[in-house]
This record gives sequence, C-alpha cells and structure tokens, in this order.
Amino acid sequence: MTRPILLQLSPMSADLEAALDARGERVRLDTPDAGWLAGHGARVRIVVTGGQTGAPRELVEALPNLGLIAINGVGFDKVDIGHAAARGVAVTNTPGVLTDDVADLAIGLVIGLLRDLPRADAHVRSGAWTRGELPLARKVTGRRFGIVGLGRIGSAIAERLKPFGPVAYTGRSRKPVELAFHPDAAALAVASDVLIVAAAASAETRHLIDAKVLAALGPGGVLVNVARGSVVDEAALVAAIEGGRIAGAALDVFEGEPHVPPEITASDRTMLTPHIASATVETRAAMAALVLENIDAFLAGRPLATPIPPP
Ligand code: 8YV
Repeated sequence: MTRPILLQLSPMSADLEAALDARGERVRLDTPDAGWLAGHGARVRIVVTGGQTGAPRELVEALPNLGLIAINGVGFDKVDIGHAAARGVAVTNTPGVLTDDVADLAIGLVIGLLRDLPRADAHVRSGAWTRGELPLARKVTGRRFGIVGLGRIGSAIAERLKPFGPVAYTGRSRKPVELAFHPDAAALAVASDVLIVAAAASAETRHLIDAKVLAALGPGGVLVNVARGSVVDEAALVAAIEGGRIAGAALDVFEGEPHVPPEITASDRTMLTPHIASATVETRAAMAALVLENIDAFLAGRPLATPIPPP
C-alpha cells in the first residue's frame, strides 16, 4: 500500500519535520496547486499546519481522504471547524502548552512600551547617549489594566499583572474570578490605562477593538495585542496613533502579517514583535510533542489528545 501523505502547509522545526517524516510521506507546500492535488490529493490523510496558516476550505474539499488537520498552535480561526466536521475531518490544536509564553510576552510588551525600551536600547547602541538623555517614559506600577478575553491566556496575563495594579476584564461572559467585569470592550477601555487583547479570533471578535474602543481608551492609554491581528481594526489603530487619540501600541500580531502598515513601523509610539508569543525553544518543543501525540492517536485509531469540538 502506498504511504499516506502528511501535507505540511507552514514552516515547522527540523525536529518536528523529522518526526513527521517517520510517520508518512511528508510533503511541504505553501499552497498545493490543482495539478498536485489531482495527482496526489487522494493520498493526503493528514494536514499539519500553523495557527496563522490553517487550512483553506477549498483545500479541505480537494482532499477526499483527509482525516485530520493538526494545528501547531492554539488559534484555529483559519480552519472552518464546522465544515471539517461535516466532512468527517477531525481538527486538533495545542492548547495549554503555550499559555505561559504568550502571557510572559504580554508582560514584556506592557513594560517595554510604557518604559520605551526599544528606543532606550537604540539610544545606547547608536551612541546618542553621549549627546543627551532620552525623554522620560511612563510608570508601569499603579496602572489600570484591562484584559479583553479572559480565557486561558487572558487569565495567565491577569495573574502576572496583579502585582502591578488593578486588573479588570471583558469577555463573552462573567467568570467566577475576583476581577472587575465590564460588559464590553469600550466600557473596559474607559476604565483602563493599558488594554490587552487576548481574545480568540472569530467572526464575533473581528475588529472588536475599533475606533470607538480606542477613543474610549483615550490619549493616555495604550493597546497591547498578543491575540490575532483581526481582533483590532488596524486602520482605526493607525488613525488613533497618528491623531494622538491613544498614547501607543505594542503589537505581536497584525491584520496582514507579515506585512505591517508603514505608519505603524514608522511611529515612535509603537513596540513591535513578529508574532513570537509562543516562539521559545521549550514551548515549540512542547507544541510539537502535542502535534505528534494527536497524529499518533489518529493513526492508531485512538481518541485524540486535544481535539477541537465542532461548533
Ligand atoms: C504560532 C499561534 O506562531 O498558537 C497560535 O495560535 O499563532 C502561534 O503560537 C503558530 O501557530 C506557529 O505555527
């Protein structure tokens, strides 16, 4: 019998690729074309993909024997879970193992933005320090923090922020926690100096952070996004930064990443990272192990470790 194909749609570590090679014929393609699909599509049993890449619906349609989409990431907004389920395709992700890293990065962005660490670093490196001092930055301790989305990651961010100042949140529902709840993002923004986006991307959360929410955050407020670019209306964010309607933004994710609007890269009121919230050696190894656990369970016909339930 011919070996099943594991179709890999996004970059993975060399260790994960070697482990995939041991489990079938790994084919690495960004976008499989019609010719390849016609010749090989029927042999694809598993798609392995990243959180930002997912698996387009048309691709899933073109793979008649697909049984599993294994996402190397927690976000599953780029896979139509209902459509996959209707076609008998299971979808797994890697929840839990990356929570600490994403929360840690959020704290790094909060401190980096308020204390203006990117410009402090550049000031020393460029030699500008010999010619004068930097303008004063802003204090972190004592700020009011607002978290949009109190899921696993939002909760971990809240725990880390408690020693710094009062933490409030908004989300789909009130949780049994001792944090102030606000019914929507605009109400939370009014009560926050630092608004941190930790909500999963979905049709409901698309552009949740819009011009109104940014206006509510106000000229002294800053925005931090470690979730997905789609949750923030980027054009509204550009306008708010340029118009001084908010004080700044620290962003790990962008609507059209890896492309970032020039107004955002040129601004000295932004701190930017290239979607690295889970990008540590330890966490990427843990994510890879979970991807493999799911693939092994699928191949052996056992229950999957971390299946995403259909809606
Ligand atoms: C990864 C992510 O960058 O978990 C997610 O949803 O976006 C990130 O952890 C990505 O999935 C790596 O492929």
